[in-house]
Amino acid sequence: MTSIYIAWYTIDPAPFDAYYNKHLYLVKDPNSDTSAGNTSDQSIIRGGDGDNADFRSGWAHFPGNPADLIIENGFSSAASVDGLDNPNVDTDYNEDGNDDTAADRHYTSVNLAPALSNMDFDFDSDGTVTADEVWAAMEDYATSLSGLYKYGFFDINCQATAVSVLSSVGIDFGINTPTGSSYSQYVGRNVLLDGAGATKLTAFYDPAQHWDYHRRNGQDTLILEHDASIEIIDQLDTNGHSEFTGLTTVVLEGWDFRDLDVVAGSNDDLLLKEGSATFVTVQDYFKTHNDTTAERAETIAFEFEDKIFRMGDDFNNVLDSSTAT
Ligand SMILES: [Ca+2]
Ligand SMILES: [Ca+2]
Ligand SMILES: [Ca+2]
Ligand SMILES: [Ca+2]
Repeated sequence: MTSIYIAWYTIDPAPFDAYYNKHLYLVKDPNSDTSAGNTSDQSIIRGGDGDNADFRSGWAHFPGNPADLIIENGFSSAASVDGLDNPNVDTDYNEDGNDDTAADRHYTSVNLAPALSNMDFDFDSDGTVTADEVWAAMEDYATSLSGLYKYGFFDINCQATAVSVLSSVGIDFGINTPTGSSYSQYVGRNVLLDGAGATKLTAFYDPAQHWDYHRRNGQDTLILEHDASIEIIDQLDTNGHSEFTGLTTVVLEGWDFRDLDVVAGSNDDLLLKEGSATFVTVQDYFKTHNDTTAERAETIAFEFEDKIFRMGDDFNNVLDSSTAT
């Protein structure tokens, strides 16, 4: 029976301090046997710096001049940089003189319950969602991240990749933090990466959490749990204008339409506030919106239980009028 694990190892030498030293990735094992000699059946999802793929040999691209964020979307254990069976790498990442084991990599079983109950992932329409189907959805999401991002040490990194892939199947990294580490040790714990095309991610509530959401394109859904807060960040072109085209629908779980105000903030930001507290910031919203025709394609909608509140222009966008109120 298939299990999915979240795993980490120490980046060596650790850059700066211990809060940035964990490489995070995801593993599927089809028979849940992760003992030595039984790992070649595994596959791996991970993100990494394109010019420093194993994360263990310095930080040539920080600060500035970043390489691409390279995605492995379900590579085999023999092919992945993180595979325990890759003949082309020395897998002794913890440098104890022996090939690393699953335990050395802190494999921790992910609680798949939220995904197993979501029929969106019942790809074979047999009425049940299996762990393999959840993994397939995770691989699809990882694939949709390929080629979209430059690696960023503090935000668009391996951790953000794993956190985003989990979020894409409705799983909260905050309650699936792997053994031997704590949530606050992951600098990328609060970063969501939008994939190409239509995507659906959840920003989970945590009292210490403020999310950054990097959006790219598509008719996207961003579920914001009650009292979670988020900053929506567009890729900017060389003129400082948004490259985003599409519609982001922010689904405000548990908020009443009357609770929140849509206001213009400083720096051309669009804000969604409850009293003095800001829950959604759309960076540079007004600046980009008023620029070229193409940029008027940028839109955002706020969806409450009984109301959709939409900002932006119709240009080049498709909105299902049956859902507009
Ligand atoms: Ca196995
Ligand atoms: Ca070792
Ligand atoms: Ca199924
Ligand atoms: Ca998208």
